[in-house]
Amino acid sequence: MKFTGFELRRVAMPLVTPFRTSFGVEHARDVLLVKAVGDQAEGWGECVASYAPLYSSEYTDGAVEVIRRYLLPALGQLSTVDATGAERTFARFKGHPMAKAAVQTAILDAELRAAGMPLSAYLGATKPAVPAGVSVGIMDSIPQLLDAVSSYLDGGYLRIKLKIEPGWDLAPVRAVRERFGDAMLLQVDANTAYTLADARHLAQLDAFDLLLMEQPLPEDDVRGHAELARHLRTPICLDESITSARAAADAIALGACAIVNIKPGRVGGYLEARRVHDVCAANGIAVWAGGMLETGLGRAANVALAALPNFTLPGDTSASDRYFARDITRPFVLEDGHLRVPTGPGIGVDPDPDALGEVTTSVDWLPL
Ligand code: NPQ
Ligand code: MG
Repeated sequence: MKFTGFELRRVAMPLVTPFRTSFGVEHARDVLLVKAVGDQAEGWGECVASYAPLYSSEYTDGAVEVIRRYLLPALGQLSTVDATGAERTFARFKGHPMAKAAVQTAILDAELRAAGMPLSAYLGATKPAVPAGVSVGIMDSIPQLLDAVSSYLDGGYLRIKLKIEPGWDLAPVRAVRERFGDAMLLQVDANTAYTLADARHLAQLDAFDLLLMEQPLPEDDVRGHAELARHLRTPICLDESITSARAAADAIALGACAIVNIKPGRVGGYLEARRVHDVCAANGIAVWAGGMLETGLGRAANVALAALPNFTLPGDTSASDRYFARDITRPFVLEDGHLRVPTGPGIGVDPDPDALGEVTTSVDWLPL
C-alpha cells in the first residue's frame, strides 16, 4: 500500500484506580496512538511505552522522537510499505521496540483492513474468545487488597496476578490464599524487584501453589533466573527479559523459564510476538498475553494474539473497565470470564470519535 502519512496522537486516560507496581505508581495513562493513513485503508497502533522509563528504557516522548526522526523517514525511502517491510527497515535502528511496534501495528492494521482479514486470522488464532486474568497492584493494606481481589473475582476474572516487591510478598499471597481458597488461579509479578540473594525468601512462596512467579530478577539476569529456578518449585515466567524470539530461545535453553509472558510492544510488534509464541510452542513452553494498560485499540490486538493455540494460560487481557471509566473504543467486557476476539478486518475495532476527542491532548500529522 501507499501511505500518505502518519498521525501521532497523544491521549491522557485517567485510571479508575492508581496502579502501583514495584517500579512506580501510575495514576493516568499517557498514550501515544499512531494512525497510518494509506490509499486503501487506515490503521491504528498503540504505543505501550509509559511516560517514564521505569518498566523498560522506553518512554512516550522518546518514542515520538524516534518515530518522527528515524522510523518514518526510513519508511519514506520505500516505494511501497507493508508490515514485513517496515520490520526489516526498522531493524537497523537499535532498540525502541515499543515505538517500532506501534508503527508496524498501524501499518499491519491498514493492510489487513484493505484485505478484509481479521488480525486474529492473520496471526493463526484458533479461539473465538480468550480467558481473562487481572493484574492487581500493590496496596496500602491487606484488607484493601482482599477487597480488590474479591471484586475482581465477583466480576468473573479467572485468574489473579498480585504485584509483589520486597515487603509485600508473603503476607499478601498468604492472605489471598486464606480468604479465597486453593482452587483459584493465582500468580505473582515482581517486575525485577529481587536479587538471587532473595532465593530462600522467594522459596517460601512455594507453599502457596502459585501458577508462576513472573520476572523476579533484573531483565539482563537470565542466568540468575536459571539458578533461582533450581531453588523454587514455583515455575518461573519471564516478561522483561524476553525481548525477542532469540532471547526466548536462549532463556529456554538456559532453563531460566518454564513459562513466557508475551507483550508485542516489548518484542517490537505482532510479527515477532508470533515468533516468540512459535519458539515457545516448539519447546513445550506455555505462553500467555501480557498487558500494558492498553486502550481498546491495543487491547483488541492483544486479544487477537491471545487466541493463538499456545496461549494456554489466562492473560492480563482484562476488560476495559479494569482500567478506564470510558474506553476510546466499544468497551471490552467479560463474558463468562472471557473476552471475545474481534471478528472484523484488522484489529476489528475503531475509536469512537467523541471519546477519542475528549482524551486527546495533541495531534501531529507527519506526511510520508
Ligand atoms: C507487567 N503489566 O506485566 C505490566 C507492568 C506494567 C498489567 O501488570 C504504564 C505502562 C503502566 C506500562 C504498569 C501489568 C504500567 C505498564 C504496569 C506496565 O509487568
Ligand atoms: Mg510483568
